Amino acid sequence: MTIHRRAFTQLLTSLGVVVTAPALAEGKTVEVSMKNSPKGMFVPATVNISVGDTVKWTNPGVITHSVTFDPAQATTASDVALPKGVAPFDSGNIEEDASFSHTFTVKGTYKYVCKFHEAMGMVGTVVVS
Ligand SMILES: [Cu+2]
Repeated sequence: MTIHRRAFTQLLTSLGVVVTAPALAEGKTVEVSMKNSPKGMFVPATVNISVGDTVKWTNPGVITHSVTFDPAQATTASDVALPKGVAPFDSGNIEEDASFSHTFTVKGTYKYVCKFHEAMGMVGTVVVS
Protein backbone atom coordinates (compact mmCIF):
# COMPACT_ATOMS: atom_id res chain seq x y z
CA MET A 1 0.00 0.00 0.00
CA THR A 2 1.29 3.42 -0.91
CA ILE A 3 0.68 6.28 1.47
CA HIS A 4 1.35 9.73 0.19
CA ARG A 5 3.56 11.71 2.52
CA ARG A 6 1.03 14.50 2.87
CA ALA A 7 -1.79 12.11 3.67
CA PHE A 8 0.43 10.31 6.14
CA THR A 9 1.30 13.60 7.87
CA GLN A 10 -2.37 14.48 8.06
CA LEU A 11 -3.09 11.09 9.54
CA LEU A 12 -0.44 11.59 12.23
CA THR A 13 -1.72 15.08 12.92
CA SER A 14 -5.23 13.74 13.33
CA LEU A 15 -3.87 11.28 15.85
CA GLY A 16 -2.24 14.11 17.79
CA VAL A 17 1.27 13.31 16.66
CA VAL A 18 3.40 16.34 15.96
CA VAL A 19 5.65 15.85 12.96
CA THR A 20 8.95 17.65 13.24
CA ALA A 21 12.35 17.50 11.66
CA PRO A 22 14.62 14.87 13.20
CA ALA A 23 16.34 16.20 16.29
CA LEU A 24 20.03 16.90 16.04
CA ALA A 25 22.15 14.06 17.28
CA GLU A 26 22.33 14.29 21.02
CA GLY A 27 25.67 14.54 22.75
CA LYS A 28 26.88 12.14 25.34
CA THR A 29 26.63 12.58 29.08
CA VAL A 30 29.73 12.43 31.24
CA GLU A 31 29.32 11.79 34.96
CA VAL A 32 31.26 13.53 37.70
CA SER A 33 30.94 12.42 41.32
CA MET A 34 31.24 14.78 44.27
CA LYS A 35 33.32 12.93 46.84
CA ASN A 36 33.84 13.74 50.51
CA SER A 37 36.84 11.57 51.25
CA PRO A 38 39.69 12.13 51.85
CA LYS A 39 38.45 15.66 51.12
CA GLY A 40 35.81 17.32 49.03
CA MET A 41 36.68 16.69 45.41
CA PHE A 42 35.23 16.30 41.96
CA VAL A 43 35.99 12.90 40.43
CA PRO A 44 37.23 13.10 37.77
CA ALA A 45 38.50 16.63 38.36
CA THR A 46 38.95 17.24 34.65
CA VAL A 47 36.63 16.07 31.91
CA ASN A 48 37.18 16.45 28.18
CA ILE A 49 34.01 16.63 26.11
CA SER A 50 32.71 17.85 22.76
CA VAL A 51 30.30 20.67 22.01
CA GLY A 52 26.78 19.46 22.74
CA ASP A 53 27.83 17.03 25.46
CA THR A 54 26.39 17.16 28.95
CA VAL A 55 28.16 16.86 32.27
CA LYS A 56 26.12 15.45 35.14
CA TRP A 57 27.39 15.99 38.66
CA THR A 58 25.99 13.75 41.38
CA ASN A 59 26.41 14.04 45.13
CA PRO A 60 26.42 10.57 46.70
CA GLY A 61 27.22 11.80 50.20
CA VAL A 62 25.56 13.73 53.01
CA ILE A 63 27.65 16.88 52.70
CA THR A 64 26.15 19.64 50.55
CA HIS A 65 28.18 20.68 47.53
CA SER A 66 27.77 23.00 44.57
CA VAL A 67 28.89 23.29 40.98
CA THR A 68 29.70 26.95 40.57
CA PHE A 69 30.86 28.49 37.31
CA ASP A 70 30.48 31.99 38.70
CA PRO A 71 33.58 33.97 39.72
CA ALA A 72 31.40 36.28 41.84
CA GLN A 73 30.58 33.32 44.12
CA ALA A 74 34.10 31.96 44.32
CA THR A 75 36.47 32.72 47.17
CA THR A 76 39.23 33.16 44.61
CA ALA A 77 37.75 34.55 41.41
CA SER A 78 40.55 33.06 39.31
CA ASP A 79 39.47 29.56 40.36
CA VAL A 80 36.56 30.06 37.94
CA ALA A 81 37.07 30.56 34.22
CA LEU A 82 34.61 30.73 31.34
CA PRO A 83 35.14 31.06 27.60
CA LYS A 84 34.55 34.56 26.28
CA GLY A 85 30.84 35.37 26.02
CA VAL A 86 29.63 32.57 28.29
CA ALA A 87 27.49 33.80 31.18
CA PRO A 88 28.26 32.54 34.70
CA PHE A 89 26.05 29.73 36.00
CA ASP A 90 25.65 27.83 39.22
CA SER A 91 23.89 24.70 40.42
CA GLY A 92 22.75 26.07 43.74
CA ASN A 93 23.07 23.65 46.66
CA ILE A 94 23.34 19.99 45.69
CA GLU A 95 22.14 17.84 48.57
CA GLU A 96 22.60 14.11 49.10
CA ASP A 97 21.69 12.03 46.05
CA ALA A 98 20.85 15.13 44.05
CA SER A 99 22.45 15.99 40.76
CA PHE A 100 23.00 18.88 38.39
CA SER A 101 23.42 18.67 34.65
CA HIS A 102 24.69 21.22 32.16
CA THR A 103 25.01 20.94 28.40
CA PHE A 104 28.04 22.77 27.02
CA THR A 105 27.48 24.54 23.71
CA VAL A 106 30.55 26.76 23.54
CA LYS A 107 34.10 25.50 23.07
CA GLY A 108 36.74 26.40 25.58
CA THR A 109 38.12 25.69 29.01
CA TYR A 110 35.81 26.06 31.97
CA LYS A 111 37.03 26.09 35.56
CA TYR A 112 34.58 25.74 38.42
CA VAL A 113 34.44 25.33 42.17
CA CYS A 114 32.32 23.92 44.92
CA LYS A 115 31.58 27.17 46.72
CA PHE A 116 31.61 25.41 50.08
CA HIS A 117 34.91 23.57 49.68
CA GLU A 118 36.89 25.62 47.20
CA ALA A 119 39.43 26.46 49.91
CA MET A 120 40.21 22.77 50.41
CA GLY A 121 40.77 22.39 46.71
CA MET A 122 37.36 21.25 45.52
CA VAL A 123 37.79 22.62 42.00
CA GLY A 124 37.27 21.15 38.58
CA THR A 125 37.80 21.74 34.89
CA VAL A 126 35.68 21.03 31.84
CA VAL A 127 37.44 21.23 28.47
CA VAL A 128 35.02 21.51 25.54
CA SER A 129 36.44 20.93 22.07
CU1 LIG B 1 31.85 20.73 48.21
